[in-house]
Amino acid sequence: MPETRLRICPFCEATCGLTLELNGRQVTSVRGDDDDVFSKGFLCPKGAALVELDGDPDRLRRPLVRRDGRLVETTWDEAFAEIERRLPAIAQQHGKDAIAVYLGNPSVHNVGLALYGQVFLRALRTSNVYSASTVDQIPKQLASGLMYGTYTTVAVPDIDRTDLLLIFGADPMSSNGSLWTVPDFPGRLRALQRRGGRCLVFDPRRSRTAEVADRHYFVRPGSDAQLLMALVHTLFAEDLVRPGKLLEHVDGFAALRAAAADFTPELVAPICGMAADDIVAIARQLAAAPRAALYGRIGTCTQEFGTLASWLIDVLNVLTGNLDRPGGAMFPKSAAYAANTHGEPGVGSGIRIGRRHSRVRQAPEVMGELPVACLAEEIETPGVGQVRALVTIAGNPVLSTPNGARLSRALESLEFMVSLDIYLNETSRHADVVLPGMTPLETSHFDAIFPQFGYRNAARYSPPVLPPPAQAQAEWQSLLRLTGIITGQGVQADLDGLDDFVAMTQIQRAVGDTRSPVYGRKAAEILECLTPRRGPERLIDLALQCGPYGAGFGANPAGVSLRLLEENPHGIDLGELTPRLPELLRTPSGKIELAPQLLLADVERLRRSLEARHGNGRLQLVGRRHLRSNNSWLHNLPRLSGGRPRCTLLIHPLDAAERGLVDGGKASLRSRVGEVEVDVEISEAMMPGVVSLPHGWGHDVEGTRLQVAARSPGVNSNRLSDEAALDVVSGNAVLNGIPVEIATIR
Ligand SMILES: Nc1nc2c(c(=O)[nH]1)N[C@H]1C(S)=C(S)[C@@H](COP(=O)(O)OP(=O)(O)OC[C@H]3O[C@@H](n4cnc5c(=O)[nH]c(N)nc54)[C@H](O)[C@@H]3O)O[C@H]1N2
Ligand SMILES: Nc1nc2c(c(=O)[nH]1)N[C@H]1C(S)=C(S)[C@@H](COP(=O)(O)OP(=O)(O)OC[C@H]3O[C@@H](n4cnc5c(=O)[nH]c(N)nc54)[C@H](O)[C@@H]3O)O[C@H]1N2
Ligand code: SF4
Ligand SMILES: [Mo]
Repeated sequence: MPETRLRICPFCEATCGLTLELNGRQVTSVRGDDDDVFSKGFLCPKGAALVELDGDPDRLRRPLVRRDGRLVETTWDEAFAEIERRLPAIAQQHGKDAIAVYLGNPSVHNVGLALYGQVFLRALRTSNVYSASTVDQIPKQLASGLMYGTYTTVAVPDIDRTDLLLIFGADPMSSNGSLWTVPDFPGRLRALQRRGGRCLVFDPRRSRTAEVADRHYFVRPGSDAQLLMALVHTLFAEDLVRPGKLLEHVDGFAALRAAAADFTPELVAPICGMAADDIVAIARQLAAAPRAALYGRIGTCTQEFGTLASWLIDVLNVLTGNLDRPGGAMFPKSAAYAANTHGEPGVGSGIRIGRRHSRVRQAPEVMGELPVACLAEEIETPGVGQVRALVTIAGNPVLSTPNGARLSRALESLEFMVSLDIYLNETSRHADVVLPGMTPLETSHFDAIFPQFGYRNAARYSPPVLPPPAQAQAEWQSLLRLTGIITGQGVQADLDGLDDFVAMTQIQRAVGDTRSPVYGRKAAEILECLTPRRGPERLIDLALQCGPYGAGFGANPAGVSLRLLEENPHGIDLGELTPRLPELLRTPSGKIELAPQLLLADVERLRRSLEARHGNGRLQLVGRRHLRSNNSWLHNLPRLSGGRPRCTLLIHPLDAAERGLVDGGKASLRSRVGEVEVDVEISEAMMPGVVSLPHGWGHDVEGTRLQVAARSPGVNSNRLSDEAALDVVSGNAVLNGIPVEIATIR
C-alpha cells in the first residue's frame, strides 16, 4: 500500500507544501499539498524533482578524505579525526581569523544548518565570515536595517489586495520570488489582473514576468536607483507626496527631498534608457493608485547601486502612503526567530556596520559578514590574519561568486579545507574533508527565516519523511562535532552535553527577557518542559513558544508550539498581513529613517553616475534564472536537465548583426577579469546593448562527481564578474551590468 507523507520543499523561498507518495523507501509521486494553509497545492518542476535528489547515485553518502591527493570515502570517525589533526592547529598557530567560513544558500533552507551553523560560528570567533548574502540580498537587508532597525524587517507586496504592482529586477515567474515568500506567484498575478489591477516590470530583458505583465519597460542595468530617484523627484515636484498615516512615524522627508532634487526625469531618462515622459507618467500612476506596492530583487541588489535602489523602493512605498497598509507593501509577523518581534516594541538599538574591516581591501563588515568578493585576496595575501583554512557549508562559491577562476586557484593554496555538502562539485572538490548531509527526505524541515517575508502569516513544520540510513549523520550533529573540535574538546566531545549547553543558553536568554512570555521562570523548568526533544526540534519549540503567537509553556495554552504544528501537518494559518507600525520598529529614534546618513552620503556617488555616458562599443552583461534550475546545484537531476541548452548568451539582433554573430554560433565573451566561450542565442527579448547569461553553470571541471550535469556543463558566468566591483556601502558584488566585449569564434 502506498503511504502519503507531507514535506515542505527546501529548494526555493516559496516553501511549498508537498504531498509525497511512498512505496517503502521509494517515493513514487510528488504533488502540491492542496490542504497546505500557505501554498495551497502549488508546486513547480523543481519540487517534483525531490524524488531524484533522494535517489541520485552521485549524491554523497559517506564522508570523503584526501589521501595522496585524491578524495576517497572514509568513516565519520576518520573524517573528524583528520579535521581534529589539522584544523585547530591552524588557529593555534596563526590566530582565529586564519579559519574562514562560507555559508551557502541552502544553509538557510535547512534548519539543522541554519541553527547549528550559528553555534559553530560563535565557537570559531573568526572575523572571516562570508556567505552568499554578499552576492545576493545584503543591500536590501542593509537598507531595511537602516530604515526600520533590524536586518530582516523587509516589506513585501500585499499581492492579494493590491491594485498596482511595480517589479524591478526580479522575475518571480521563473524564480518563484525572493525576500518575498509567495507560492503561486503566477496565480496571484493573474488574480490581480482579473480584478482590474496592473503590473509593471522594469528589466533590461523581457523576462517571463515581463511577458505576462501589463507593461514592460527596458531599463539599463545598474540604473534603477537613478530611475527611482527620478520618481521620488517627480512626486515632490508635482506635490504628489501623500504619506498619510505614516507621517507621524517617519523622519527625514526634507533630507530626502533635497537628495532627489538633481534627479530630474530629463536627466535620468537617457541614463536608464527610458523616456522622460514615461517616468513622469509612472510617478503619476503610482500616486493615483488606491493601493500600490513596489518590489525589487536580484537585479536591483547585485548591481553598482544595490543599497540605494533597495532603499528607494521602500522610500516610494512610504511617499505614496503604501507602506504598512493593506494592498501596499506590508510586514509579516513571523511565529519564530523574527528580531522585530523581540525586545521593546517600537524602539531599539538599530543596526551598526563597519565594526571591523577586511584586511586587504578594508571593506566594512555588514550584518556580521565581509564581502565574499574579498575572499580570494584574503587567502592569497600573506601577513597577519591571512586566511589559511576554509569551511564551506552548503555553498558553491567557485560558481556563485565573482572571479570564480581566481577563487578556485586560491582554494588550491589553502592549508586545509572542509566542505559540508551533498555533492562533490566545483567547490567541494578542493576540500581535504567532505562531510555529506542527508537528503531532504531524511531530515525535518522548519523555515526559520522565510516566514519573515511571507505574503501571509503561517507556521508549518515537516518531520522527516524517511528514516536516515544507518551510516548517516545529521548535519546539526556534524556542526556540533566541529564545535567540539574547535573548542578543544576534541572528536570525543559529549555531543548531548554540547547540545544541552546550546539549548540552555537560548532558554536563559528567554527567561531573562522582560518581554518574553517565560520571563522570570526557572531555566531548568523550561528545559524540562522541552524534554525529550533535542537538537533543532528543541530549539524550534522554544522559539515558537516564546514567539508572538507562542504557547509560552502554559502561559497561553491555545498558542503555537511545535506540538501544535505536529498536530496540524498542513500548517497553522496565522492570517493575512496586518499593519504593524510603529510596533515593529527597532530604530533608536522609534521612527522610520527615510533618509539614513549612510545612504545620503552614497547619493553623491549616484549623482556622479549621471555624468557618465554608456557606450564605447561595450555591452553590459546581466544574469537570469530558469524555472528548472536552482543556482548551481540541481543540474545533476535528469528530470530538470535535458531539453534546449539553457546556458546561452542572449543578445539583441542588432547587437548580433553589428558583430557578425549568428544564432547558435559560438562567441568569445570577455570582461576585465576573464573570458568564456558562449553559445549565442539571438533574442528580441534583450534590450539593445545588454546581453544575458545565467549563473551556476560551468560543470566541466576535473574532480567533480556530477555525471548528468557534466553532459551539458555550460559556462561559469562568474568567470566574468569582477571581484573589484562592489556596491560600496553593503559590500555586495556587482553581478549585473558587467562591461563585456564579444567576438565571434569561427
Ligand atoms: N552571476 C551571478 N552570480 C550569482 C547570482 C546571480 O544572479 N548572478 N545569484 C547569487 C545568489 S542569489 C545566490 S543565493 C548564490 C548561491 O550561491 P551558493 O550558495 O554558493 O551556491 P548554490 O549553487 O546555492 O550551492 C549550494 C550548495 O549546497 C549544496 N547543498 C544543497 N543542499 C544541501 C544540504 O542540505 N546540506 C549541505 N551540506 N549542502 C547542501 C549543494 O550541493 C551546493 O553545492 O549565487 C549567487 N551568484
Ligand atoms: N528557478 C529558479 N528559482 C530560483 C533560483 C534559481 O536559481 N532558479 N534561485 C533562487 C535564489 S537564491 C534567488 S536569490 C532568487 C532570485 O530571484 P529573482 O530576483 O526573481 O531573480 P532572477 O530570476 O534572476 O531575476 C532577476 C532579473 O533582474 C534583471 N536585471 C538584471 N540586472 C538588472 C538591473 O540592473 N536592473 C533591473 N531592473 N533588472 C535587472 C534580469 O534581467 C532578471 O530578469 O531566485 C530563487 N529562485
Ligand atoms: S516553487 Fe518549486 S522549488 Fe520553490 S518551494 Fe515550490 S516546489 Fe519547491
Ligand atoms: Mo539567492
